[in-house]
Amino acid sequence: MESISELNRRHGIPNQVSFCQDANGFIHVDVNNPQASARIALQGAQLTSWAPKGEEAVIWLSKEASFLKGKSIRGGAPVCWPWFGPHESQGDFPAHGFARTALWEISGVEMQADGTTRLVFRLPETSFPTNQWPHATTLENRMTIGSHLEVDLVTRNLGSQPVTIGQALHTYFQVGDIRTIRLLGLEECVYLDKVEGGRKIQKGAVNFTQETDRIYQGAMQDILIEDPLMQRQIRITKNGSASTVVWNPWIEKSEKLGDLGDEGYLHMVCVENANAAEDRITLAPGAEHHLWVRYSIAPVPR
Ligand code: TA6
Repeated sequence: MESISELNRRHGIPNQVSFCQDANGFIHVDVNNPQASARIALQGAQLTSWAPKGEEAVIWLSKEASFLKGKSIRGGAPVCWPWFGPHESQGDFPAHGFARTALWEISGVEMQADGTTRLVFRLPETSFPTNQWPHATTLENRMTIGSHLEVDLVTRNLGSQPVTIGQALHTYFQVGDIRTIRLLGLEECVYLDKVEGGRKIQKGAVNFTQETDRIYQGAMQDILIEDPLMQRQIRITKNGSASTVVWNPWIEKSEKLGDLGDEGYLHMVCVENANAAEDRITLAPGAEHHLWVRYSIAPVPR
């Protein structure tokens, strides 16, 4: 792994992009451009902070998040790949795949003409555990940081056989109070209810009164997180994702998880662009798939 000074020499941009290492040896990329600030951990190429200038942080990070090598970070935008949830047959394989706890490399940083910063991370072949994933695939996480945030998760199949992957951008959004927000854009969608079981149809806006863990299927339109307390809407526009996962652990599950902090669940909601369950994708040899999303902020209409 390159040293911090080497990373800053090769990829740093004065007053805009810099690399630092914390006491646990975690390497972070800090972005500060005229439109926004952000932080990304090299482990998992995981965005852990994003705030457009003049806005409260849009991405939630637990106050109890532990930055320990090989351990998942509670919050931010974890990359779940090449499976979502528990592995279908190997109980000892990590939940949500190995990409989010693996060490990635940064392969490109550039200031864009529109004032945004583009960063490209790649998962090096050495980070693929062949016992868990004996396939010739590559994975890139391409981010554009500005007053909006774009993420493009690119999978390539370099092998001679088709390969099936499950994936998600498991993003935690900061909200004023989970009990007062609404999600718009999932109306009439079928979802798998992982708390109460079964398939249901979403009637009206999604609101939160208990543990909520759902995989919506076929939701292609934009989703709005309407937050009256923070007086804003977060718009989620996506492409290449047939599933949308909505999750809040609520009180009891939060206590079991132990790393959301006191009442942390009140201030987060996960809306995840995914290809999960029946929506997993099969890539033909030589094929490429893009899981793309854009987050943007608008004031709540009065
Ligand atoms: O995306 C929702 C979910 O699959 C929940 O079932 C819960 O397990 C959550 O992800 C968090 O998983 P993690 O492994 O990050 O604790």
